[in-house]
Amino acid sequence: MTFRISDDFLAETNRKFEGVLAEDYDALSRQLARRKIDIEAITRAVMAFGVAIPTWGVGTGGTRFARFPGPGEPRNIFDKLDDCATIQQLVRATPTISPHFPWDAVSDFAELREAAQHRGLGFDAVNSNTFQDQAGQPRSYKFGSLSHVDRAVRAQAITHNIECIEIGRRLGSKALTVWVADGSNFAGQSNLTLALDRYLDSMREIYEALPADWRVFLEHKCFEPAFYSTVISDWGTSFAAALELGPKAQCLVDLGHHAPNVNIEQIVARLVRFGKLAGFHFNDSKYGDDDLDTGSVEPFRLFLVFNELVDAQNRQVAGFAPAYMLDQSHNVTDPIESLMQSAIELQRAYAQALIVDRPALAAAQGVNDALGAHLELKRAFTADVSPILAMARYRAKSAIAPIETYRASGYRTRIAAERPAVTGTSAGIV
Ligand code: RM4
Ligand code: RM4
Ligand code: MN
Ligand code: MN
Repeated sequence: MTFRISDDFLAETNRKFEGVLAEDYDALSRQLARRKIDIEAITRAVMAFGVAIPTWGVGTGGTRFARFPGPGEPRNIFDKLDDCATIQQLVRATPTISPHFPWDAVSDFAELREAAQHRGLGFDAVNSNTFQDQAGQPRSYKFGSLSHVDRAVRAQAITHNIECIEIGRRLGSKALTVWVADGSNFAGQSNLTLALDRYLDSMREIYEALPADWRVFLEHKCFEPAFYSTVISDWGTSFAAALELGPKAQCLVDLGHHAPNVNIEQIVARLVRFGKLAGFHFNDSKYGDDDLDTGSVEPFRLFLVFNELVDAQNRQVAGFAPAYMLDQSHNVTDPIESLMQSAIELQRAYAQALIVDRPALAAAQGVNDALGAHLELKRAFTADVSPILAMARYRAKSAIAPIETYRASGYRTRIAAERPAVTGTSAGIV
């Protein structure tokens, strides 16, 4: 019998925080009312916000040097579902999961779909994996996959992606995310033009296999594991590829996949403008694809991304429906805690973006009042919207204080007893 945090325990823990929450929410409501903002509208919007949990995020991650597993790690996709359900129970901001294949492969996908449904979870984009070789696989991806010089390797990678679409159909997903590790480590190793041509040819075949109501998300990344050149290195390449492929192809923005100091919020605005924003892999970064917790390094940048999203939402941009997904590697924290906090940080950035006084911002922009415009954003960014987030959870019968509740529940210790530790060490993200 799998341990679950009981609703009674949740309600009992909430009781400790109810009084303080009511006071803080009331104070914030009065503060916002002075600025003509209806706190209830913001709370409702926060309650409607959802981000997908990456199934690979509930296990402990690692670096290329080592992985230090934690207690009670999920052993398979069903354990992962249990952890994801616990996250959703405590934050009510993570109603879907984004699976990765073949990591999450099972023999019966109808059973998997049902198991997720039973835990109140749905499926967001499915991820293919042509950056590793699997046991028994006839061809190696050591020198690439969709852009490989050998047609047979490309064919194998194409087939895998089409299989992922088929799996996704059975799970109720509506999108495929394709991230390829293809690139080169030496100048001269690869023909930069022909490698992209081969990628596009392969992607065309995958695109053809998409059901009518599906999208394919192209994920770019500037470097790693290839260090000299990467085939889909930046949003420009991703955008050009999406344009060539057709309307179902869009560009996925992983916050850690850009060169340092790149203006990511501007990229988001550009992609929105051209109808090519697929969605996000949220995480945070100091140097590269660090996969640190969302909002833990550059919360202002995260807010600025949401500022663009709210702007697009307000303008009712046609077809604007970005997929929100997390993509993190938790090496030194309990993954459940990190994922809960990350979902909350996204809601925070969203709520802050919602309270920007947009008419005042536009007025300042219109008269070239640079500082005045900036201060409008800063006013929203520096507001502590925590009571809104806590109230949204409370009203959804979730935890006012998710981390405290989780720790007090003993969930990790209880499931660790149910899930014998995997022995041996390994490096890599999973
Ligand atoms: C580190 C560092 C050390 C080496 C390890 C394996 O990045 O360069 O010198 O011992 O790698
Ligand atoms: C990559 C990229 C992909 C993810 C893999 C595991 O760096 O972010 O989205 O599927 O990691
Ligand atoms: Mn990613
Ligand atoms: Mn990444």
